[in-house]
Amino acid sequence: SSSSSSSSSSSSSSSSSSSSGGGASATVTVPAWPGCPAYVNVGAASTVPLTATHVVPAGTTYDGGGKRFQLSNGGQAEGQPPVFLLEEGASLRNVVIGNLASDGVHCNGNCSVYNVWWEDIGEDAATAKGGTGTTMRVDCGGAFLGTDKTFQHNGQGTLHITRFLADTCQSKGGKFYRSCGDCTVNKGPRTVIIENSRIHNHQTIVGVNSSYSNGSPRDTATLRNVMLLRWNGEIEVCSTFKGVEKGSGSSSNIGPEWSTATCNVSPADITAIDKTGGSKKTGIAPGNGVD
Ligand code: ADA
Ligand code: CA
Ligand code: CA
Repeated sequence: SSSSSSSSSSSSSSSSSSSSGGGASATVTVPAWPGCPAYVNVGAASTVPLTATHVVPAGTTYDGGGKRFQLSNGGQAEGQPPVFLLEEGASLRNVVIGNLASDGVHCNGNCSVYNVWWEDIGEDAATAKGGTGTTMRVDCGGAFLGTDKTFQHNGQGTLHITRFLADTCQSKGGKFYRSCGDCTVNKGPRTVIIENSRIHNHQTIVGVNSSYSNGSPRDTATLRNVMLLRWNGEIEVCSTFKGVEKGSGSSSNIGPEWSTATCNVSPADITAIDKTGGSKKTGIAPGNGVD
């Protein structure tokens, strides 16, 4: 998302370099989740400059062999092409996406994303676009240097994230997950499940629509064993919104919820570590986690 590469001051570092092969900017600040493959910062010889979106056809698996893939841009402009487009039933494995990350990974139905590392998120890292009843699975890997959102959910169905790492490496990051606030024909139900993951320096972990202006079914977020590093003590774990149709204004924020029909998460599901020891700790019970 950004051209600069700042490294986190507080996490252990499995790899961090300001510049490497293919012009990519690799800043991976936390080691892979236990049991997951490690991130490897490959050099120019293993960097693949794509000239168009790499489409993974329906029902097939593409294994990138740990290479770094570059497409274009990587800034905050909407409407960029994805680096990888997964058709119905496709799987993407063992891929590094460099700083020319455009709109990341798009999933058009059921799909699987395993051991994919975003070194520097583009507009966003991945978008779930499948319809009702589909599941996009993301297991292992990580995403770094996001400016706004990491995962974007524009279809319906489920986005299930396990053993994932994320760090914006900024004091005030954006949202780790957002159910679309204002898509064309914006409707639920959307389900997000995040388990066994470490999400650092995000202001909001999940933003979900607890209602839609068109009356469609609300979203559900479930979080279990999620570890946070939070800036200045302030964070919203599950933040609720009203979803609207494209062109009908912006999605209004309703506020954080715990243990509701929309937000299936309690403070016991979250381990929060304060980075700066700030005084505001809205939403997370004092003493929960390492303060
Ligand atoms: C923004 C925009 C949405 C959608 C989304 C995306 O949130 O408001 O309509 O385009 O980006 O898919 O990146
Ligand atoms: Ca966007
Ligand atoms: Ca996007």
